[in-house]
Amino acid sequence: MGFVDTTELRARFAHRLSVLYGAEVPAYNTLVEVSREVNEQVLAHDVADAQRLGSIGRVTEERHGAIRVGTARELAQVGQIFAALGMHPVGFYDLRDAQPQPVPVVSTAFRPVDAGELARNPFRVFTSMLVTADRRFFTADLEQRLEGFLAARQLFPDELLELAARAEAENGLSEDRADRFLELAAASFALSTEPVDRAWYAELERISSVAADIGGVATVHINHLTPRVLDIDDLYRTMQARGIEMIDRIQGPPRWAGPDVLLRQTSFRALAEPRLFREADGTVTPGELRVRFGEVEQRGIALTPDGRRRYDELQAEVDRAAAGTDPRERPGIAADIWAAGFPNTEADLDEQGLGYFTTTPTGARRPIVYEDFLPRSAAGIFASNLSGETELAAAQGQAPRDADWLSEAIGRRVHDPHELYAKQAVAP
Ligand code: OOG
Ligand code: NI
Repeated sequence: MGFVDTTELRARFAHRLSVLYGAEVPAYNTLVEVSREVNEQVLAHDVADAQRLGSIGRVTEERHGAIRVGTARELAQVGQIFAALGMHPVGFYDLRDAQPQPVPVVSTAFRPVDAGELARNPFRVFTSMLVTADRRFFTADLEQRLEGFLAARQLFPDELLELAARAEAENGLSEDRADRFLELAAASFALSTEPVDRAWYAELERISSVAADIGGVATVHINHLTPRVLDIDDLYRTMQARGIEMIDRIQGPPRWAGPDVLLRQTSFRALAEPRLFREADGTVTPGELRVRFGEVEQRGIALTPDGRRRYDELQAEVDRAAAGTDPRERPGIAADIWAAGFPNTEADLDEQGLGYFTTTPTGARRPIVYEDFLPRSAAGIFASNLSGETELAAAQGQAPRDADWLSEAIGRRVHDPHELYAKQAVAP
């Protein structure tokens, strides 16, 4: 009987989710197809340069998913399932006072944390948790009803959680247990065919469509699955040419002449998916919901805290300069501001201590790829796919949350991304 180790479990899980999501959201398959074409072109142009931030094997398989849960208990269970796959919570994101739209969640990303595992398969899942205690969104009465609803549901069967605990303890599973584990895990993230209670969903949707997507239904589902592309501008044009409506811009650093840093992302709009609804009189009627979308990303070099500060300053400067101008001017404005304010070469980025680099055995400097997310881009991705506006009530009872709080909730330490990059930078 064969043994499936943690790394292989993760690769198989990512693959299964990809098959599942492609069956549920066929436009995702188009995105993957176009990503592959774009990557082949970039590769044909310059094989070595194209692979400076990851081998083409890694990049072709690379995906991130996004899920949203309701409670600390659910988040801890998610943590157990991902631990079985060698994925650990990294980073704390608070999207509750995000611009352009607040979202009533705090988030982390589950991902591998060491360089070898990232190279083998970097699968990661951006995981958000509802903050029902935040009075800016939920009244005490609604919090109570929401908590009641969430407490009554079970997202993951016990058998799955037991297999996950075994996989974590034994660094893998026997072939037949692995199959069962993967089947149960993937099924837990499929879109449910259970009717949605129309009135309850609508009540939550008036506050935030993310709140409704999480607390208005009895199951969790994958919200999007994102492939990695080597030229996101090319991909954006190609998708539009294929008639797929993209959001109005690429989030993150602009296209410019200097090094690629951090993360650039864009998405196509949430598609209407058929769902069943239970009406107040008990009848079930067909309807649709728009919550799931397609996203793609290009990854660049990880920035040190100083580099990150520079990034935030430049983005704020671009916002100021672009305010009131035609949106089509923004890319040009951004490229100029970056050319003046950011190191124009990798060597300068390294020398000025703004990016993470490591030294290869031959003494060359090699950039370290950014493995995480950007709160502002995440907020933009959420917002571009939200229906309705979320208005904050008076700023009282904000329910403070931070990485320590989240570690407690998950029952696992949330890693600091900078510590991980710094470690990678000194490792031989
Ligand atoms: C997560 C949005 C954030 C990203 O790539 O920044 C995200 C969500 O929509 O649940 O996935
Ligand atoms: Ni995403």
